[in-house]
Amino acid sequence: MSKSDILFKRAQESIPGGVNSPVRAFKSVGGNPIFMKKAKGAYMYDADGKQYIDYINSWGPMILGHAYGPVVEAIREKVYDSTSFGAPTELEIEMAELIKSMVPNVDLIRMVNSGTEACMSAVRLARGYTGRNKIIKFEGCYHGHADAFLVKAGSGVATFNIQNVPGVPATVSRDTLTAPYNDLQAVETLIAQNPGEIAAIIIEPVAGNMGCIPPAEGFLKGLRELCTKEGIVFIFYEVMTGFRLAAGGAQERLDIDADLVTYGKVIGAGMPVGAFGGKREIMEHIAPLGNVYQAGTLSGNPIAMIAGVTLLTELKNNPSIYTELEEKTAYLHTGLQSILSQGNTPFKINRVGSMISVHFSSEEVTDFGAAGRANNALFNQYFHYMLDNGIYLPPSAFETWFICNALTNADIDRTIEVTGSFLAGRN
Ligand code: KE4
Repeated sequence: MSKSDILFKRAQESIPGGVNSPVRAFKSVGGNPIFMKKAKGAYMYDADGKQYIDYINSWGPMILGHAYGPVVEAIREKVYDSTSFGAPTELEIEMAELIKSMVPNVDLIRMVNSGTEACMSAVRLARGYTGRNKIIKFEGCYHGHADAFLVKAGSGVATFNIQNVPGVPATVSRDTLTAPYNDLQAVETLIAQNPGEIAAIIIEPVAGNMGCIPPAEGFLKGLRELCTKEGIVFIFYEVMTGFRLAAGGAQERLDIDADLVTYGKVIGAGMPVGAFGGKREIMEHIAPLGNVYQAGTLSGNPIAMIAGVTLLTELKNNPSIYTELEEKTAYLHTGLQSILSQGNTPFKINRVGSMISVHFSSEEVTDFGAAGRANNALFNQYFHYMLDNGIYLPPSAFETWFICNALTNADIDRTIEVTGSFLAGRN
């Protein structure tokens, strides 16, 4: 029995499903989760000391690799000044000013402790600002586990195929309207059916929770125009895309202006951090300026802030990182495309920047339905074959792969080679 198996058995005695976040449990891919002990750069090491090339990177935060030197040193130094004050600090101003210097359309920004908190706060703000209750989300997009978002959600909700999450009252879910991703007409219909009632349209500008699904040409621009015309708050959920697709995130890369934007993952460098921000006229409704209440004991925590400020500063001062990430992911894309084309298994590869996913599908994967129709049983076999060979992919076909800048071409060559041997074993 591996140490991970022993630890998993023990974990289940005290933690629901043995994990603190469902998607880690390998429930959809089968088998027992691997318990990690440490990680450095592009590699994780499990409880038995086995090395894995990491394509999860903590679901996004480790964009420069694990235990990134400057982040480690910054935390080590800061921790002696206490781990929390519950009072404002200069470091929080530095974080807010740094984010404002990197992204467009953010006049004010509030720190929170997770992407979920950022997304739920942004929706409450949009509702408070407009006086409207309904929101439009897209099938397969995941915005954290707040009640309003657990309607046709992606990530773990899709992985476990939970159609209706128990505990989410119908009185809440009825205000969450859904449309297929990339279907502008469906959004126009929802708006026409709910005139003057929609507070916000919320979207992952590049979807990453049903695999990676790029926005179709004109889709985001169309949503922007609809929001402007109807007085609807347009919210970009950049928890995954923020500071990954570009220093300015999807707003910069795709040249679309959001009214509010949420962040997470990268901005904490692995520490628990989320944030929501946007136009002053909207953000001024947040307490203590306005009456839309939102709070957090550990929001702006100094250790989380120093980690995030250090990582974001590295990204801001070294724009070549984004070129390198792009080149590495393109190299992986080209290699996978070539090796998969040599087999007779239908597949599609979706990619935007350093977000990439492989779908064993003969149809283009442009929305949640297509992602669900793919041969995901085959993906599960692929996942385990790669894992057995020391390559850790996200344990679900409904997740994007994350590339870190510590990944080398040798790691990528290995990934491509093992993919080839997986296919060879099938043909
Ligand atoms: P957290 O509350 O997990 O920090 O963030 C929620 C969230 C919000 N918005 C987007 C676009 C997200 O991708 C996420 C979280 N992503 C998943 C991975 N697809 C987190 C992994 C997990 O749930 O363990």
